[in-house]
Amino acid sequence: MTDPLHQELLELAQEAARRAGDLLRDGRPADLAVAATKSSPIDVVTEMDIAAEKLITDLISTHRPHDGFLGEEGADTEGTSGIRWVIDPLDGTVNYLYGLPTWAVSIAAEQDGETVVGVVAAPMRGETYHAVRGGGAWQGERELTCRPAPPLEQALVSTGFNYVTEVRAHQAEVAHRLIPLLRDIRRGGSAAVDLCDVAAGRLDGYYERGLNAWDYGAGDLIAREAGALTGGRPGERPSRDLTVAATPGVFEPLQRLLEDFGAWHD
Ligand code: 2AM
Ligand code: CA
Repeated sequence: MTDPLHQELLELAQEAARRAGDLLRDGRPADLAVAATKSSPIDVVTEMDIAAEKLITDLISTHRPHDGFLGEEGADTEGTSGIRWVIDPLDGTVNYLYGLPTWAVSIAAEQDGETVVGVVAAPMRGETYHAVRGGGAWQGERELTCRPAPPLEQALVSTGFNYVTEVRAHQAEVAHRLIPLLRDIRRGGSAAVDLCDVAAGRLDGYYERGLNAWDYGAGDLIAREAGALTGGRPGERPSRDLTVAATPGVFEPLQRLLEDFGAWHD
C-alpha cells in the first residue's frame, strides 16, 4: 500500500512533468536547430527552460504551498512541510537545441532529505518513468527491472561530458581507459534519461562527474527501484563528484575502475 502522501506527490509530479513536457515540445521553434550556430537560440532554450520551471513550481505550490524547491533555473526555497521538490525542467539542453529526442523533465520529491518520488518525462520518446520509494520503478503500466549483469567486458555503459573544455578533456582520458574494458560507451546527453535507461534494462550502467542534484534526483530513485545500484565514489552516495548507476555485478567493478582512473576529479 503506497503512503497516501507519496501517492499525492507522485500524481502532482506526473501532472507537472506532463504539462512542462508539452510546453517544451510544442513551444520549441521549428528553426531552432538550423539557427543553432548563432547566439540567440541559446536564449530561446533558456527562456523555455525558465518557463517550464515556473510552470512546475506554480502548479506544485498551488496545491502544496508549504513545500520547498530546488531547481536548475534558480528555484531555491526551504519550505516548512518537510517536502522539497528537486527539479530539472529541461535535462538534455543541447539535444533539445539540436532537435535530438533525448531530453526530459525531471521532478523528484524529497521527504526529510530522502527522495520518495521521482518522475522523468521524455516527451519525444513518448515515455514517462516514475518511482515511489519501496514501490518499484515504472514506465506507465510496465514495471521496470534492470538487466541481468553481463561480464564487464560485455557491459554497455553510458556517460556524459562536462561543458567546460578542460574538464571534458580529463573525462575523455577516463573514457579512453574504460572503453577497451567494456562492450562500448554511449553518450546520450541527458543524465535523467540515462538513469531511466539503466532502470529499463537498455544500458548496463551509467556514470558521470559534475552532475547537480536536479540532474540525478528522480532518475536515481527510478534506477534503484528497478534493482540497480547507485552511488558516487566507493561507499558514498551520488554527488557532484561522481554519479554511478549500474546493474548489480557491473556496478562494483565499474565503480572501482572509476575510482582508479580518477573519474571523480577534474
Ligand atoms: P543539462 O542538459 O540540463 O545541462 C549531459 O552530460 C548531462 O549532464 C545532462 O544531464 C546535463 O544537464 C548535465 N551537465 C553536463 N555538464 C554540466 C555542467 N557543466 N553543469 C551542470 N550540468 C551539466
Ligand atoms: Ca540537467
